[in-house]
Amino acid sequence: MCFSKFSFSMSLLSLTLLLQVGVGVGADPLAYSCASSENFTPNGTYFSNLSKLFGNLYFKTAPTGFGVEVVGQYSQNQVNGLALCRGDVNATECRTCVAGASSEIGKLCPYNKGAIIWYDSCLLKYSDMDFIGKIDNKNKFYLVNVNNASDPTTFNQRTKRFLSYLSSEAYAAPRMYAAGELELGGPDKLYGLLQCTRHRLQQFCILYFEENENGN
Ligand SMILES: *[C@@H]1O[C@H](CO)[C@@H](O)[C@H](O)[C@H]1NC(C)=O
Ligand SMILES: *[C@@H]1O[C@H](CO)[C@@H](O)[C@H](O)[C@H]1NC(C)=O
Ligand SMILES: *[C@@H]1O[C@H](CO)[C@@H](O)[C@H](O)[C@H]1NC(C)=O
Ligand SMILES: CC(=O)N[C@H]1CO[C@H](CO)[C@@H](O)[C@@H]1O
Repeated sequence: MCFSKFSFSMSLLSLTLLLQVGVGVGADPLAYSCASSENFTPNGTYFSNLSKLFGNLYFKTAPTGFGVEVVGQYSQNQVNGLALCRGDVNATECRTCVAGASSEIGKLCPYNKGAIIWYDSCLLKYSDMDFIGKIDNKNKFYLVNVNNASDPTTFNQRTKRFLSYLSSEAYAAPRMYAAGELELGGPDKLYGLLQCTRHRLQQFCILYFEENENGN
């Protein structure tokens, strides 16, 4: 697979854009980040709070595709967490994805006080910091499509407009999810997908798009 991404901010929206050719579905995460410089003690309070948080998110997230959870008191081993499934993913698949994310992040970032993991169907984030409702400009990733657009200026303009359109669609949608496609002329199409977390005031959007060249 080859991928590309760029990110930009639009008024209140923080977008993470992911350009990809070919859709990857699988158990492997798209990306992850062990986000904290601090570790927690094995089997300590933070650990048990984190385990409880994962359990709560597992039950909370699937019915709506979005869950936030806080376990413990502020500055006393408090763990904050968020799980988000793509708007077109059903409850069963959402639950499976969140469960897999919880177990995988523990292996990938052992004892880390904060981490985030992205899958095709869901994302999971936890931290000792209170991040709920705040825009995260730090944790992002991109996958690059190595093919170049034949007319980059026009391509970028149209892409930006397309993404703005999708973000307004997502904002109005119950699950804050939008997907669409744009004819670029000839065989070329641009595919876009956007998922925001459900904080109405400050939104967090993950945007995927892919370009299909020559019907490929
Ligand atoms: C943590 O607890 C489990 C089960 O109670 C135990 O098997 C494991 O050895 C403990 N790990 C550490 C590092 O204390
Ligand atoms: C949920 O989605 C998965 C994957 O697309 C599918 O295999 C499964 O049949 C769906 N389940 C329900 C209850 O719709
Ligand atoms: C795309 O453009 C860049 C910069 O002009 C160039 O370095 C790269 O080789 C091009 N890639 C392809 C696949 O043509
Ligand atoms: C379930 C659990 O372990 N909760 C603990 C989380 O951390 C607080 C301290 O902030 C403890 O008092 C809880 O027992």
